[in-house]
Amino acid sequence: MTIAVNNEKLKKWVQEAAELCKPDDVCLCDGTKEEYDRLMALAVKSGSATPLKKRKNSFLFRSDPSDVARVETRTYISTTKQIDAGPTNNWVDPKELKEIMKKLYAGCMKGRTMYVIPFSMGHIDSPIAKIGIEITDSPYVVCNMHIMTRVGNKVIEKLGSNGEFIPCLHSIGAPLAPGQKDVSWPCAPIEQKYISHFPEENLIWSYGSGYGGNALLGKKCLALRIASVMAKREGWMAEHMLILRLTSPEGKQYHIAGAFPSACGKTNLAMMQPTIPGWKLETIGDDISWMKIGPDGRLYAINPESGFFGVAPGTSYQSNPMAMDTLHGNIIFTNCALTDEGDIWWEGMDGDAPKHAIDWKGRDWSPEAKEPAAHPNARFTAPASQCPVISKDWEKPEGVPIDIFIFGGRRASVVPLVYEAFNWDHGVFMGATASSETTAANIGAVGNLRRDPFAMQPFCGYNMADYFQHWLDMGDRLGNKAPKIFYVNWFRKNSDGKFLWPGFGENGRVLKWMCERVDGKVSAKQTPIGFLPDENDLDLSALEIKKENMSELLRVDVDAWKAEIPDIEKHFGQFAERLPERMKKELEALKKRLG
Ligand code: O2Y
Ligand code: MN
Repeated sequence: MTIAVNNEKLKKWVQEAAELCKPDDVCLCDGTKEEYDRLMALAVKSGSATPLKKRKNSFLFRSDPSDVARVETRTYISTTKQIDAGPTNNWVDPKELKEIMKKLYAGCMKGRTMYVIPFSMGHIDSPIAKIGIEITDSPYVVCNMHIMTRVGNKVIEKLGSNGEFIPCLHSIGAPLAPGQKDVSWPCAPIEQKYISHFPEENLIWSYGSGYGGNALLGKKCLALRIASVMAKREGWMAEHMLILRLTSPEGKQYHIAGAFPSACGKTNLAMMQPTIPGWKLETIGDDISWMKIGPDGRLYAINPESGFFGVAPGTSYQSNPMAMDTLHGNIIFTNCALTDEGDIWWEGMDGDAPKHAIDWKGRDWSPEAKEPAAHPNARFTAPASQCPVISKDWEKPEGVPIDIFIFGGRRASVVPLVYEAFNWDHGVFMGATASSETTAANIGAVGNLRRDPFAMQPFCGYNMADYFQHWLDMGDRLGNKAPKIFYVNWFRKNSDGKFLWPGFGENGRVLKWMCERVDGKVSAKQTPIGFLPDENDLDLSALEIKKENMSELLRVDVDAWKAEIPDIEKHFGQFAERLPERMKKELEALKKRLG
């Protein structure tokens, strides 16, 4: 095997992986369109991809029914001491885990090609960017990585002879015996799936799944779990946050980073078109933000990704027109339904359901069917550059200066539409206690309340209590240049179970209030949980919304908040003595304010 690289560490690692996994072939990916087209043609020929007649250069994949989402139960943070992974992560001792996984990796790529994907998270010229190398036996992963990251020779050049990279080893875990016919989505059974992180070595090993966050290792594994540890070590931030730019009618720009748990409409907010006249939104990123303090002392953010791996069901011209217009061509669809015309379809798309389709399991489907046509976690992989409202500055190497942080979650009750932190420590407390009702994007029961601090519960690569401390430390360093912190809940319902707030483009009204707070243009009402908009300060012009709905949306239900305290105490209790004193103080202060 020859590799056209002069980085000894990379050569050695690829050699070792090849010796362990025993692929039939090794291919160094160059990130070119020819490479993408060649791999897609192979996937079509083998029956694992269907070209879509109605969308240019777009393909549909159907996964194995057992391999449809990230699996948190099989995701590990493997540190020498368990306490460093903390109570919110699955932990196995690194030696033990490597023993188990080496046995699985032994010969796992027989009958397949091993692809070596050099990729950059962040624009290659960005001082915030990091280089990863993913080794995989999945052509589907290679094509997705082409869209989601910057792949190719430029990365190898940048790496040079002794540049640093994050090694990411991935196998679908399905070797082929000589003459054995392949299946369309090979993967290993759930008990053999491992999504493992070794943060002390900046190392990722993933085995057994070909799906999304389990397999596209630049995303959740590198850009969040490993990057969060590197960020703590090196004094920056790796966050599960969208990034957007809002421009006022006067032309003033505000940059907002927002953390929402999976399936809370983050992609929709990242591309939202405000209904209030004169306000303009541009997208910078929809999922992950890497932030460093710049020379002027402000916090600068980049989107380390170059694509969107968006959830398809529920995406429509009503919920996210800009995403729909992004999907005109060059898209990989996974687990969507296939129409008779040769297009994709999913539940919640505009218009009537097709009379007949092929569902995500490859079966005939009609609207009378008992099961949905598309899997609830069906996805589109789309180039960010195709988004009609992508900011011209989305790849700016130095990033954009953040003015506002938003935390949020999906809560039918208790949490008002919007409130503002009293100060940085209070904002960190708001992030640390954020909660949401679960949906189909994560395997597990739907509708349970889950504390999801900073929307990082599944993605923090170290002890969450130390992560809270890191936020406090960053605030200390940022001082009066720190972004203002807000909390939103678009999902509060009335007693009939109906949403009180219209959401979507109307959310621009809430963002406008935040910008006016940053500029000190509007006052706010001090309540026990934070500052809320004064009655007339939220711009509701030309919005038909009942007065009683607004009152309920902005009501601070003191008894309901008091009832939350035991759950917050239980949540904090799991961190024991690692919980920062400043978080304990915030909890005591909240209790006191609630009376
Ligand atoms: O199920 C998966 O593998 C995808 S999960 C995902 C994809 C894109 C953005 N965010 C998420 C998430 O779970 O937060
Ligand atoms: Mn996400």
